[in-house]
Amino acid sequence: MHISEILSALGIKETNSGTSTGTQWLSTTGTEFCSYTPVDGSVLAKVTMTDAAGYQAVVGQANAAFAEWRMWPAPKRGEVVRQIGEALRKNKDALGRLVSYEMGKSLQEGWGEVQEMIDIADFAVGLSRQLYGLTIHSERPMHRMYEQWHPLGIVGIISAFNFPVAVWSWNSFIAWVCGDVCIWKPSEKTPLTALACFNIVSDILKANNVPEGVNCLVSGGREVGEMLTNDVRVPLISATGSTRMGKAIAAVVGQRLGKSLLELGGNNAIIISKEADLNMALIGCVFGAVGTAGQRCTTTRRIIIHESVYDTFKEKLVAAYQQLVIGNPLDEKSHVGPLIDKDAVAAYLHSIEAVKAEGGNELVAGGVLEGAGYESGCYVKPCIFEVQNSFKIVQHETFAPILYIMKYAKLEEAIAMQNDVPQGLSSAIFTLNMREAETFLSHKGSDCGIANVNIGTSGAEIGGAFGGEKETGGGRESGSDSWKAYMRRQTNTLNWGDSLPLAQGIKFTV
Ligand code: UN1
Repeated sequence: MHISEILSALGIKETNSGTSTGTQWLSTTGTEFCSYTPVDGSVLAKVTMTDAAGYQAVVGQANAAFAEWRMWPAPKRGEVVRQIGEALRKNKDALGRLVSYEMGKSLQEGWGEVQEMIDIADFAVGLSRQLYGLTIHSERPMHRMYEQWHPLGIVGIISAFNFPVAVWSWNSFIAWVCGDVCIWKPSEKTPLTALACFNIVSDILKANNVPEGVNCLVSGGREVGEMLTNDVRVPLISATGSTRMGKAIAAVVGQRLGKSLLELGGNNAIIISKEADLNMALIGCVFGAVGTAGQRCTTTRRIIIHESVYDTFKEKLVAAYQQLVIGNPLDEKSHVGPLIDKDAVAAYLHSIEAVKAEGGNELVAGGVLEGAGYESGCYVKPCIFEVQNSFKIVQHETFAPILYIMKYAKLEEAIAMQNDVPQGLSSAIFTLNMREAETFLSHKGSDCGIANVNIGTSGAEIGGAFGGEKETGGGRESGSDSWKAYMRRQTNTLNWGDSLPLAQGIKFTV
């Protein structure tokens, strides 16, 4: 399928409005910006940024929609999400290809990302018949106490280029069944995949008479994000991106006592025990390190290897890296596609310089690929360095396929190294020893939001709560009870007796 066919199948024109209230595209006076594909550096299409007037129109419509949408029974809202899941199934091929083309991840991963959307749709449909609150026994006779969950209102979703569509679905599908309305600001590096999602969903919104404004889109860079984060009418901002961006958002949203749900950087490690199945571990490490060209927040950035298997595993890793095919992500033979843009390439090169300057030992050399097929200048070689965990550059998340390896003698030491970084997203151990596995998962084990045994650090399923601690921001999205972040809890006490006893035994008569 040629890219022009994919674009037209998904309703993308040469120039597009970037502002929508669900079924209607608003024309704004905002400046146009281009979507460049890192596959070959060409311009895919243009998008008009959301200007201040367009933003106000969107928020006004979202507010009006909320007044109606919150009164729909949750299972009815779930039914809309069910139909959206069906539409995504039909469009999985085209949308997956566009993700791959606009963002640069391999086609398998592009399809995988759309599958995550389908999975979260299924999850949200089931959830729409749950959203449970507790009942609590009152200390007073003939009183009933319980809690219920109400929708928050407008949820602002700020997403990153690396998961250009799935992160929107984790947030919006759950928020919708909860009764919220959403305004999405996708990354300005991947605007077209967002437009495609809106085109896929709009017929379903129309057919179900969903109020206009439940699903809103604003497009552009930082200025547009700031309109959302500063807006007191947006009670929750769910943001995915760098720790630097997250700290800025948390400060602005915190200042107005809004809620933020943050999904920020990771610096994920895998511990390879002397009792690991090394062949299994190898696949976990290599996929974790080079998948999405090292641009997942869950990417494996560090491997901490027991001294007794260090040389063996190092050789296996180096040999596996020699087999990697770097090239057009739409070619199914490619393991690794391009980085998102030239800025990402510059950051990659800078980190390689930095690790060398700190004394890192280069095991597999990095570099930018040139020549036929690599014209965009965004294709880089996955590389490996032997380092100390304390190196400044190792403490830092570089969104690129640079893998750091290090040695340990005792498990406690390995766990301490794994935890000794500012970030706390994902972590893993490969071991067949039950005591080691349980130690890693215990209170004195990994300090991350995700801790796996005999599985790599990336590729989490949507059914669990996704997110991490420390500089990762503390938010939890997608499965488990993450839905609670999108609702407000209300405690209700109801007196069905014929007197008014006060709590804590207080006597008061008039
Ligand atoms: C991200 O990189 O922002 O666990 C999300 C994973 C994917 C999600 C990654 N399910 O790798």
